[in-house]
Amino acid sequence: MSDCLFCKIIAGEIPSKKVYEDALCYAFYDIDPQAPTHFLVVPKAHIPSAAHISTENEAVVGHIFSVIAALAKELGFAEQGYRVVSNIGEQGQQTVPHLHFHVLAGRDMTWPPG
Ligand code: D5M
Repeated sequence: MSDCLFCKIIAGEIPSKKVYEDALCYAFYDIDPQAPTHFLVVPKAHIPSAAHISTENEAVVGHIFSVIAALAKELGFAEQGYRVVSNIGEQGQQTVPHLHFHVLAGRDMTWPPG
């Protein structure tokens, strides 16, 4: 989508601090980190949110979770644990309408989330 912030980041039209990239997904550090390590993993295909996952596009979600598990090992926080979050819609506090998974690590998380 031409007016989507994360599509522009994936296309390199807006700068980002890349963590990882392959044919299906792109990972980059969050501009407003909420933990010592905080990055986002997004599908390259424009999917508005996790509410728009269907049998037609569900494979990319499994791929993203396998990428996250590999990155957790590579970046050294797999042992301590971490959190993966996807906000959906207005009450879910989603601010960018392109599916993304927050990966937060490096501190004790709290529950319930606010
Ligand atoms: O999460 C959207 C997240 O996207 C939020 O944590 C800030 C982050 N963000 C916004 N703009 C940028 C840029 N340009 N680079 C990196 N990170 C960015 P949500 O769950 O939709 O609230």
